[in-house]
Amino acid sequence: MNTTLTTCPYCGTGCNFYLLHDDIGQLTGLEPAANHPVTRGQLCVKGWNAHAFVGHPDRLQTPLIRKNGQLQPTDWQTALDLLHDKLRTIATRQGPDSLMFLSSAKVSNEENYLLMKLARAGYGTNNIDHCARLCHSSTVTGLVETLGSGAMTNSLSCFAETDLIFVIGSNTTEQHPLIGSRILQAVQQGAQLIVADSRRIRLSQHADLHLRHQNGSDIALLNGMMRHISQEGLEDRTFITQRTENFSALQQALEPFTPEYVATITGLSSQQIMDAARLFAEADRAMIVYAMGITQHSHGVDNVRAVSNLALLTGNLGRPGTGINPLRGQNNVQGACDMGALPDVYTGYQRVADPQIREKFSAAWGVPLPETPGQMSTHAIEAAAAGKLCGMLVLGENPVVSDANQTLVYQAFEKLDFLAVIDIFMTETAQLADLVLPAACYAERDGTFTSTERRVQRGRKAVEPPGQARADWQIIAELLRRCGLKGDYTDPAEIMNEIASLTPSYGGIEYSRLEGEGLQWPCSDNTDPGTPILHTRTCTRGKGHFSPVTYRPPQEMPDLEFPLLLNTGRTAFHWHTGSMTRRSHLLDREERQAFVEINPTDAEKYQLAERQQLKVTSRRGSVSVRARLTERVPPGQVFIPFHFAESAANVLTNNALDPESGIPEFKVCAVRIEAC
Ligand SMILES: Nc1nc2c(c(=O)[nH]1)N[C@H]1C(S)=C(S)[C@@H](COP(=O)(O)OP(=O)(O)OC[C@H]3O[C@@H](n4cnc5c(=O)[nH]c(N)nc54)[C@H](O)[C@@H]3O)O[C@H]1N2
Ligand SMILES: Nc1nc2c(c(=O)[nH]1)N[C@H]1C(S)=C(S)[C@@H](COP(=O)(O)OP(=O)(O)OC[C@H]3O[C@@H](n4cnc5c(=O)[nH]c(N)nc54)[C@H](O)[C@@H]3O)O[C@H]1N2
Ligand code: SF4
Ligand SMILES: [Mo]
Repeated sequence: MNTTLTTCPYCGTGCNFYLLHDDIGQLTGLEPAANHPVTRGQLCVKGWNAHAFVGHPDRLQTPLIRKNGQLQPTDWQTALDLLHDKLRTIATRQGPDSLMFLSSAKVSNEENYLLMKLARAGYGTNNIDHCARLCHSSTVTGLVETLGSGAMTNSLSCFAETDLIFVIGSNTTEQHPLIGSRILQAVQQGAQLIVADSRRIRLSQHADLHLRHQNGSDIALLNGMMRHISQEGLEDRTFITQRTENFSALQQALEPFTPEYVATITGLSSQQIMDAARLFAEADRAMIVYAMGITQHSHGVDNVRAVSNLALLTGNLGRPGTGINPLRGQNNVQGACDMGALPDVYTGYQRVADPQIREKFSAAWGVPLPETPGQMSTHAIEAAAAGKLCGMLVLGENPVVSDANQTLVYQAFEKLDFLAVIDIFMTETAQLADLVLPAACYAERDGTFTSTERRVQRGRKAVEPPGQARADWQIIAELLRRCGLKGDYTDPAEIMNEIASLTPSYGGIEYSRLEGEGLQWPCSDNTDPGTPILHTRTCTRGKGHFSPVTYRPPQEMPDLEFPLLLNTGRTAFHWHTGSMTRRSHLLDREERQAFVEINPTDAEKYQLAERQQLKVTSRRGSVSVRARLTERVPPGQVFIPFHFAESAANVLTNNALDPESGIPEFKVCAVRIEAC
């Protein structure tokens, strides 16, 4: 049996395991890495099953071109020539900005870098984005403003050194299971735990305080906590004076948020708000952990600002066991952002709008570069639906199932003149494409991935891709070559050297240094050991900036016609649009079809029974799902995971966007339920 050490392709925790493979090139299983600092000999259920989809018979094996309405096999040369020709023709005739490129948090840093180079240098547009738009775009915007960096400030090892963990809008044990275990271990060793989530998640059972506040009311809750902390004199005066700015503006903005007023918005008691404030402020070292419950709102950026204000007010930054810790979701979503698969920045968040930066990239790549920042993916969908976009290349994403308001997304894709998809399976999005290219998956190619704690790690090739499938970097390199740019990279290590030469925070990242535990950026040169904790002496931007915010409700709240609040998210067993986990038989066995969590009191009110097939309707559409009666959700709220394409939660969700980050309001819309 052969073994190959690699990084888990699922979540941003960044576990490592050994893929086991036989002499005829088939994966037979895997084993967790015992000495790895994150894995420590353990994996979650998805990790243990990460080999299962790799050899699935549904894997795409040949390029496909649409002829007479049908996708038909073709050869690589024809497919790549056609793809280049279509993109080039659209760029010439309709202008480069009538193209959109979607990159992927499932592909490597090197691949994200090459795709953003292709969009910018090859076809002349900054229209490149990826699923971070649907995920932590609010974090990137919010924390860059307050701290100067949008990444998780601390490291996973900090959970062993903290006094209190405040988990707000993260279902950590199911969505980042090995981080969830660390939180439970910390609690066992005496750390206190506050959970703010309307659902009764596993962590809430271990919490000292579980705040089941109204979805979308986090700003009121956080402002109320901060006001009470100030009233009680529990803020960190020294930290505020030495390390922050704009404190008086914060104080003014907090004034209206009395415990009584906050109670009316959140549905909590005034006492709970004061208890949470005191508990949090009295801890010497407190970590804030958050995820989609904070970011996926039409006020997502303001939510992030409020979280940041709380950490700054109490001096919980720049020390072990503290910090603002947005848990990044996909295995390489941190890396896809770091690599500039975003419309306004090149690698390492270097701004497209800055002429000096633009000149640096232009000189390195040997072509002039577009000046205006590009379009966000959510705006691109709106533009396409309005007939204002002509061509799109989607690499490793499935927006038909993952974007808000599916009807709009279908309209958008139908109106495009040309759609190409590069994936490992025939997804719902690929089914609409004019051209589909088969990619190698994580186990079939080399590359690096950057985890939530900014740890850059190796992914290693264990087996050959199926049929004619090729590594994404090889596919993109072919297009770069056709654009007259450098396309003859021998391997991903060479691409990483190019990235390091252009990116200060990755300056010291090179393959020979990644063999052991990887490196945490910023890592400026090849003597730099990397950075486990950010903002230790000063913040990346200098002073920590208080950005006061005020409460505004979600865009669509329940009313007489649609009386229930719909919350959407995930389960432990499935991954997003299900392309991989629904093809992993042990995971599929656990959760085979869509369900809606309903509180038993609501079930009684609407006369619904356990396992009954129900029709759930919002202003945008209807889906059929099975009832699951549970106290997990409070009365008045229902929860549907978005994994199941045949009853897609995103038929229902509202594409109301945060005006700054462009993230949709996935966590709140109004629905009604009836028996089918
Ligand atoms: N098994 C599995 N793991 C995953 C994924 C997966 O698909 N499956 N996806 C990965 C990705 S990309 C991501 S981004 C992460 C997401 O990880 P999480 O954000 O932890 O997951 P979600 O289920 O989207 O939502 C988390 C919680 O937010 C709560 N919530 C909803 N609205 C609000 C609100 O207004 N305020 C507060 N405070 N809480 C609210 C929900 O009740 C839910 O319990 O998971 C990653 N890990
Ligand atoms: N209602 C609702 N909707 C949501 C959310 C929510 O909480 N609620 N969360 C949002 C969030 S946080 C996220 S991150 C998005 C995720 O949205 P997506 O990124 O669209 O979802 P995935 O299913 O992860 O899509 C990844 C795709 O990459 C393919 N793939 C895997 N490996 C490779 C590879 O090596 N190469 C190539 N080329 N392709 C590969 C997979 O087959 C799959 O089709 O969904 C968002 N949508
Ligand atoms: S916690 Fe995340 S990275 Fe670790 S094994 Fe599970 S899915 Fe993979
Ligand atoms: Mo995500």
